[in-house]
Amino acid sequence: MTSAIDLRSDTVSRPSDAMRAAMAVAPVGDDVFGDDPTVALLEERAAEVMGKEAAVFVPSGTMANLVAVLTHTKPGDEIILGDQNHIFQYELAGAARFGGVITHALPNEANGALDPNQVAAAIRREDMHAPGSTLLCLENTHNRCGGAAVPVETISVLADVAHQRKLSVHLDGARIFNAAAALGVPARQIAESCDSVSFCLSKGLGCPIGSVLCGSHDFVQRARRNRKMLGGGMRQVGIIAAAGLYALENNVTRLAEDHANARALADGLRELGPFRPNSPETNIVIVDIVRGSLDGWLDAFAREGVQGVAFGPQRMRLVTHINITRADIDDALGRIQAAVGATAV
Ligand code: TLP
Repeated sequence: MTSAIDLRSDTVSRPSDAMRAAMAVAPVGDDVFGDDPTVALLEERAAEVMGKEAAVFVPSGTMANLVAVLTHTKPGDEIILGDQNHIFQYELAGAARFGGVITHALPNEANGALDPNQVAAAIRREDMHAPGSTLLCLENTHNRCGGAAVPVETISVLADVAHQRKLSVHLDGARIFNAAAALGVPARQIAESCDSVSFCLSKGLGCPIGSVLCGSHDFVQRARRNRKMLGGGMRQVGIIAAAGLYALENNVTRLAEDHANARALADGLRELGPFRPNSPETNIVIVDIVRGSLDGWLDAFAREGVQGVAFGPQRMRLVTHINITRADIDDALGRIQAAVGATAV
């Protein structure tokens, strides 16, 4: 069989030859001593792109979120977030285990937003009995809400509610450049009302490793200590940062192609009886299974060489990325049609 079309995540994307070439010649130094010029350049560039004073390079999006939580809160605090947020769903309760904070999860709306009234009602002032709410965590694009691009205005209304009550706001912008492309605004505008923002280099941007956490000088200085505590202080890591610099230069403007491919995939799936796909705003296609079982379809797709992941009891996720062309989408739809033909449901 020809090679599989891997739509499990944009994290499966591989570095291009040009990216590898940039990595090979990167000047490096010991970054824990602050000696790596390529990391310094990436952090400077990232801060500029996000409109923040400073930035710190971390190995993963999960560590970026955890460092943000640790830096914004103290043990015994409460953080407020959506029940579909990555921090709540997929980060193994790291905030509770390492930060000693309690999470109050509010229902996410289908478009990835939270209800500002519910956020206001959830905020607690520290007293003899109650923990104090000190951080609101938002996400954009919103992964579990089908890659929804949350509008700038929605983010700023929620941030205002938090700031009025003295909470800080962290934005998990793992896919913020996808949001920016979909909304037609610069990423910094999406992050403007947030105190900190993280973004991933290893998803749509096609890097092998890395995320960046951005905020004020003071925040980033304290974040560096938390990164070190978690074991995220890295040494000659300019070799990886060079991939990030390459990606910020070359791989941002092309994200609209991934979005168009996701729409084409969803349109094709909609024609096939067993599937009810979302109307993707970005690169994430969420497919509700209306006939047959999720596991059965995942297996049937895999037999035809199309890989997706489970995203709920009867829900599959397919993600487009830099290694998937429009021809791959047509090919995938052909293979899925073959899977439907071979499956009696
Ligand atoms: N998400 C992964 C899985 O963990 C679900 C994926 O395949 O989408 N924030 C958001 C919004 C994310 O989607 C992810 C990764 C992260 C943070 C964590 O990034 P990494 O994997 O670098 O720790």
